[in-house]
Amino acid sequence: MPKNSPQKDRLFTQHRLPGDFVFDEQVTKVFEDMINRSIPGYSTIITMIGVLAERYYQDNSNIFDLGCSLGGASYSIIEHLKGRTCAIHAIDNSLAMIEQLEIKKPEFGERARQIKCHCESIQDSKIDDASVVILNFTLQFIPPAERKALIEKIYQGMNPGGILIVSEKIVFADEHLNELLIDSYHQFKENMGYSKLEISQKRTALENVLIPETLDDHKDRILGSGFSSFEVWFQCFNFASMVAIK
Ligand code: GEK
Repeated sequence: MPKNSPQKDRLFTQHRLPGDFVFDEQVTKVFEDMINRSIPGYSTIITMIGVLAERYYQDNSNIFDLGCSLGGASYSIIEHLKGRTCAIHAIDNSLAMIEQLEIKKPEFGERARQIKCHCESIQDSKIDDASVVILNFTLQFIPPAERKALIEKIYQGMNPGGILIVSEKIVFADEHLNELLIDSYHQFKENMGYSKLEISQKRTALENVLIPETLDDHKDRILGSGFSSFEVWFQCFNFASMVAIK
């Protein structure tokens, strides 16, 4: 197999010692397979990020893909902007992810030069003159107490009429429905070929790292940061994608 081909995610197949999940080189190698088999609707969300960006992008402004991993959202945006010039700032604090994204850029030809990669925490990034900002399954990894400051910073750096897209794993206030939707999600993962052991070990590894909130928590924070409108545009089980307009 060529060095850079995506590999199948077998990270949690064997019994392993407890330890928090990190976005290291091992995860980067299997990331595409992992995310497609782990997030219901991931490919729909990626496509729709491109469609929404096409509609809301303001010429000569900036686009930010925060927690970009291998740049799935950035490539979808480039594809949908169909040759309009733009600067997409793809930011991730995992060096392994950013290195792999740089390696893959030539596969996408000239247009990929519009993606500027930055290895840094999105909590330190400067956001300015932005008409499209993407947080696709990234906010959930920021400590909850620090999320408001990040959303406020994004709001400050956006142009009026710009769009923020936030996709997240979510929890539900109703205990019974929460259990139903999580069980349904685990069934989805089994259908995608993960064993019960893989599912439970991954869940344990993510416990202290990925902290989900309710849709109301997201709505309150986003509207409380100044955005003029908010809506959930996609949901499948305990995964949702939201849009907000400045
Ligand atoms: C996609 N958006 O394919 N600063 C920068 N990056 C961070 C931070 C931080 N503070 N914390 C976590 N990350 C992508 C998928 S994955 C989602 C996003 C998942 C990065 C982390 O290194 C990882 O690459 C990404 O956020 C989360 O559309 O794996 O569930």
